[in-house]
Amino acid sequence: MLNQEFNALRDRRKFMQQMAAGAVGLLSMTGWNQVLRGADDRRLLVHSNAPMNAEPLLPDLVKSWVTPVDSFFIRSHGNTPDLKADSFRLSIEGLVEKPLTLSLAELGQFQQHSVTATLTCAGNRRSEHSRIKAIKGVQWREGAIGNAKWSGIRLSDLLKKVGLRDSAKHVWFEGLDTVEDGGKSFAFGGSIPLEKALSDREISPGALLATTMNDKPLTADHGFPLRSVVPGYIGARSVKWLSKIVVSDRPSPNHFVADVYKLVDTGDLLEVAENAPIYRMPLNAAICTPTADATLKAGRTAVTGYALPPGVPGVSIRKVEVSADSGRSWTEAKLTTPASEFCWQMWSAEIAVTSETKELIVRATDSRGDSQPETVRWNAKGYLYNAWHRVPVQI
Ligand SMILES: Nc1nc2c(c(=O)[nH]1)N[C@H]1C(S)=C(S)[C@@H](COP(=O)(O)O)O[C@H]1N2
Ligand SMILES: [Mo]
Repeated sequence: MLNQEFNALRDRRKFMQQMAAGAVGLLSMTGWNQVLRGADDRRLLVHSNAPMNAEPLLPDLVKSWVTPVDSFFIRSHGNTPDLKADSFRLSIEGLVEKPLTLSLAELGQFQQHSVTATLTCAGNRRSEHSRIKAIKGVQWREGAIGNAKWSGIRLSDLLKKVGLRDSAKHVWFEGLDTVEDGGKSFAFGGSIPLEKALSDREISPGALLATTMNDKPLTADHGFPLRSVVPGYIGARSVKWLSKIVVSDRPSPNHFVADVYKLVDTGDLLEVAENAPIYRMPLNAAICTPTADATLKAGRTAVTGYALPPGVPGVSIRKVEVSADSGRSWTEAKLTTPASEFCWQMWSAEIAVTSETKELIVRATDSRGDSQPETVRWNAKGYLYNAWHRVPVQI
């Protein structure tokens, strides 16, 4: 089925013919802009080309613990800038003793560190969220997530080098892209508390200034030549095309910190002003195979997927459970990759499917004992959707 989907996507004319014939079914019904990007055979479903927003199909996502770059979701709010390594500079200023501007070669002289960390968009699973009540924005399925090995320098090492003033409390990141919003154009920005920037642990830096992804230079879409990577935080805090760091006594006034990535009921100005920016990613899990509307035979069926811990230091996944009877009984899945506080885990389960089975459900529980909620309170911007993941199937 999936290969057919891909072939259909790859050959747009055939795809259109099949759509006309009603044969593409599931994919055409989602209302996506179903185009594979360019001729590079990248297995991503594209929500929009400019800006570039795309996600992998779930069976690809679950194939490996480390996500290959060409199966990694792309979430950009503006253009993908065309940057040259030679002329690139990173500046750091604000509440520091000695502001600095560094070339990539100078960044290369700091001690290099690596971390494998999962990046996920706060809007992951928005299409499910939208079924409660429609939400604007990219209608992500469950693929706005990926796990990569990132290498570069620790943000804390750079902060030590420039020296922090006593009043320092937050670190702002600014990109080199141009985002158009509300008739204005400006660069994307993020912000993290200083404590997070300094919270280096053996297995994970508080934040990394990364130049590579899976041991290769960042691609243009993923932030070449430099991005922040903030393990445990929503993707929006991992700023691509990072060219400016500002140390401040307050969170960044950038639109994407001050207004956008917040949980709000209506999104009116008062609520936006009152509510805090989102930092951590939520406990989550998704079934990746079988896919929605698959036809299964009654009997034992293999189910696989991912589970994401909640971005809290020291907290990992304790268990993942799957149900084929609407949540009356649960089968514990096997976690097939190592536990880690800021990485997803892959899981697989064998579950008895009967003629009564309408859907498969998954829920994860973390090492503190918190479980994913059965339902989630709707929010106007469609963030942090982490209700039990339900996949309709036919027997
Ligand atoms: N400069 C810049 N950085 C950015 C963004 C952006 O639009 N511009 N998008 C953010 C969001 S919302 C997410 S989820 C992640 C996605 O990273 P990826 O495209 O490498 O998967 O990048 C973040 N960093
Ligand atoms: Mo995002």
